[in-house]
Amino acid sequence: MKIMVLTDNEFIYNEFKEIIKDKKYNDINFEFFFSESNKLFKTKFMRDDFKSIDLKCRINELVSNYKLVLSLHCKQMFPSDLVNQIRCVNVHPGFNPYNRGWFPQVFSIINKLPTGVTIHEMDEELDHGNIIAQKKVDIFQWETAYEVYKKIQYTEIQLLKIHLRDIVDNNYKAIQPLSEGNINKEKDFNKLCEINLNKLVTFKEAIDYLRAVSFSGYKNAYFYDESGEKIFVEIKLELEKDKNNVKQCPTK
Ligand code: 0FX
Repeated sequence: MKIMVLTDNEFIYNEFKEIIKDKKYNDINFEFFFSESNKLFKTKFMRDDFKSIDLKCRINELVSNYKLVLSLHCKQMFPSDLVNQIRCVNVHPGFNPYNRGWFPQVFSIINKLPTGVTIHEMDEELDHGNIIAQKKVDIFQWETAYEVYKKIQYTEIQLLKIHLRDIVDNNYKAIQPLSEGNINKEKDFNKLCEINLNKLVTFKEAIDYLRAVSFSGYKNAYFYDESGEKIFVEIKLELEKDKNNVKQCPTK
């Protein structure tokens, strides 16, 4: 059986390759692609067994070639013509139907809706189809979006390890989400990053906001000072670990 795997995420690509080394996948031919728009992957990975693809230009070919398309963090929207003709399954870094769309954990830190991982059948709407498997991920007060995302990625791999063979065999009962939930787009994240210095909030709200937009390696939240300089902001949180291990200050 031939299965198409579409991913723009290096960690998930590498972990997925490990999962399918198991002999229970010997009968499956997984073929790997990344998005045409993914310039980094083009320079880093472009080769015969990992190629770029623009889905909307290849629908007929994909429909006749594959029984299943797996989306493991993909930068392109799946065209309706594709999801309506072939089984497409998405591994989404959020707990559907809450905070569907852009960077779910960022919004969950602020609005307190659940976050986690959802594996679902794809339909025409974003992060919307029937749910095959899902798992919540806890968010602790000392975590930024970065730490939560790392846990989400780990959970994605755990869920794939458990459910991949059944997904391949179409051996599951997918369940309709309880509601439409809510959705955040890229523009909502961009808006979130603009700090309004005059907004009145509690310290808790301010800390929650800052940890939501703090992600190692990215400059997200910013404001402008009086001279028009743009200033980026992030927060560092540190959990006091083992209190018994803390060195005591010498007493005089
Ligand atoms: O793999 P992924 O989580 O994103 C991919 C696709 O690029 C994305 O379009 C799709 N919606 C998603 C399901 O799969 O990697 P990422 O690097 O785009 O984002 C990972 C995290 O990085 C995100 O949760 C928050 C953080 N981030 C990312 C960007 C681009 C930021 O904090 N700021 C940013 O500007």
